Amino acid sequence: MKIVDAKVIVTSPGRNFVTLKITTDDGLTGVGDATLNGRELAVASYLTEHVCPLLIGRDASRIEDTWQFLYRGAYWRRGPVTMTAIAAVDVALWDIKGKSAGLPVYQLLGGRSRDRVMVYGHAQGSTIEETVADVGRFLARGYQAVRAQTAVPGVSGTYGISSEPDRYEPASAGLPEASLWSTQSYLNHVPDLFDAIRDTHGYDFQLLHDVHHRLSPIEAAGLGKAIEPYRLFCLEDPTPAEDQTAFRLIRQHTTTPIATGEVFNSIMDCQQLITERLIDYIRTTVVHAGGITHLRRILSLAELYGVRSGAHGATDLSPVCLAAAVHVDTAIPNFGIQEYMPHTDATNEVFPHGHRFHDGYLYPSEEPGLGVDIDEEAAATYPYQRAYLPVARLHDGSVHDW
Ligand code: CS2
Ligand code: MG
Repeated sequence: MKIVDAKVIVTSPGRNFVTLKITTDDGLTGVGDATLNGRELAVASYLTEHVCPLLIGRDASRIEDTWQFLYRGAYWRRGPVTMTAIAAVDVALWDIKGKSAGLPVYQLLGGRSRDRVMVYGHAQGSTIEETVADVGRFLARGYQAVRAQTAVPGVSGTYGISSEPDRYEPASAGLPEASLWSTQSYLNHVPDLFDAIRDTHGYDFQLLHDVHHRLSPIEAAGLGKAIEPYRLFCLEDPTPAEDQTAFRLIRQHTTTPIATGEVFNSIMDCQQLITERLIDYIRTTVVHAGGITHLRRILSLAELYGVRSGAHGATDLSPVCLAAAVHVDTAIPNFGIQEYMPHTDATNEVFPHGHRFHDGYLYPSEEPGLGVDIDEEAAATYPYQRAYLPVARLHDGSVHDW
């Protein structure tokens, strides 16, 4: 089963997606998500110029060897661009292996550890009252877990708040938008949100919140401590994630569970966080952490230390990534939760898929392989549009952390 073609497809059905499609000499195809939000063409070019030529003629069944070849065989290791490209190859090969075996990918990973995958939805609002009402909408639809974000007074364009229900678009076309950030306003405001949510909706569901890496370790420790009574499922990305020792300080002060890692691309980025038990949920994903092959290694290490998965699943992770994520979530023993922001109709048209959402849970496709494809004709009708995530600045004009 030799690889005869590897092509990169860039499409923008409302937002940019990069997809790798691999074809074998016996006519099987596999797809892998290669989308790196705001840096899409860097991965497309890494694949086209440097990786695809290496794939032609290789045995498509040698997934592990191909991973080792692309990672260890290259002098320059790690980094989001490289690891996203390797992930795309890896996931496409798992798709092909599933198709050649006639099995859905979760069966290749050991079969079901669970019947369904718990997800969290995104409640949001421009005021606390609006967000509380939005949480109610999610609960009424059967969600077991809801992430709640609210606009911070005096912080124009708070990230993650949009007028669209159920989702927000993380990037916008053109050059990066400037958004304002005030840690003081945020810390003064956000505990009132959890208080109002628990007061209105009680404690019989999982509540989550994302800080988007905006706090210092001691600020995060204080927030975690202050919101302990509201019993969050997890507080996500309290500090810039690459500073692993910062989490020691947070841990010393609070029992609020901590999730981080959506920006990580290697097991080296989270080795200390896991082995020192500094976090509770690891948010690494198939697309940004080296594919199914590498993500499984991270999750196996995490299992040993009682850390569970909590995979990133915003709309910039394509339905190809989500399909792969649901297979992994279904198979691993240490699943925690899966983020789920539904894609737009245009995106779903470009990526027909068999995974399904129902009553707060995702179910994997039962088709051989990943159970997702790319409709190349539809994809061609949505040309790439340069887009960026916003950049946060403080009141004095200086750039702040993401
Ligand atoms: C967020 C995302 O979903 C999340 O948890 O942090 O909006 C994230 O900022 C984007 O996916 C980045 O591309
Ligand atoms: Mg996040």
